[in-house]
Amino acid sequence: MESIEIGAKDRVFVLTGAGISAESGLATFRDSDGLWAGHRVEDVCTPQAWDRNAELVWQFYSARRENAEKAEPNAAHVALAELEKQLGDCFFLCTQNVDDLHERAGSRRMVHMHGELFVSRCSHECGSVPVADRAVYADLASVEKCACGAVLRPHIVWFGETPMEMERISAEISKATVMVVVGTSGSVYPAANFVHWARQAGAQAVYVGPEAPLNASAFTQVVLGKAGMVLPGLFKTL
Ligand code: BV8
Repeated sequence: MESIEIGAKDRVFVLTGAGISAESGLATFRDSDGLWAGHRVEDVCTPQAWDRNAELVWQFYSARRENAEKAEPNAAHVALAELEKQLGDCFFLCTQNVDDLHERAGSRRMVHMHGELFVSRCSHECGSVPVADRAVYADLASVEKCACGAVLRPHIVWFGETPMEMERISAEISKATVMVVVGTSGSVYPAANFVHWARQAGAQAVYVGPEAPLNASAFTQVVLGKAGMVLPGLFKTL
């Protein structure tokens, strides 16, 4: 069984993608029956899609809220929360996922670079604070409104929008000695570049997933296997 030794001087940066939630029953984007099934990305995951058909966008994210509500964190989420307990501020988690399974497993030192499914915000960017929102909306008329009167939108980073917390993310990568990337195809940027940033900072980089990602050549180690099987035994803290 392959393992990663974590010493007292190590700082670990973890990046996760849809694959870590696959064993919790949440569809990934690229699998044949993936999330985009029935929906072209351009129709549900861009600002233009929102302008063209906000109701369809809300139906897409409402269906994902229903699925995520029913899902439970799996052994991979738990293993990362355990590692954070052991490493404290020498651990940092960045997820591309919008579900809340990392939080529900106990992760705290983390950011959602592509937003959060159970948060909504003003669609007119009036400056109001994003709000917790677990509602499932059947139609646009039933969607909550901002205090300014504008309809709320999902607090999600769509294609063409700027990922969240990028300053904090790049600062954490520059300090990392070990980057662990779990369950992501390496098809979306800038997340797919993080491994290059880590290598340039002198870190080792490990990928965990059942198939090699598009950016596999950038990794010092590729551990093939499902996250829920591999992560629980992967880290050896010295
Ligand atoms: C930006 C939220 C500027 C929505 C998402 C050309 C070159 C470079 C860049 C671009 C380009 N053209 C356009 C761009 C920019 C664009 C982009 O990258 N496009 C792609 C299509 C080329 N990116 C953007 O627009 C981003 N913004 O660039 O702004 C900027 C840049 C830097 C700094 C400031 C500003 C914003 C992109 C965000 C889009 N929103 N998500 C939602 O969730 O609905 S993206 C979404 O898809 C995910 O969040 C994730 O990021 C991405 C890919 O999904 P994955 O997580 O990788 O999942 P996938 O299905 O692909 O793969 C699953 C993997 O799991 C597989 O590898 C599989 O083997 C594995 N797996 C399966 N089972 C398991 C498993 N692994 C472990 N265990 C298992 N059991």
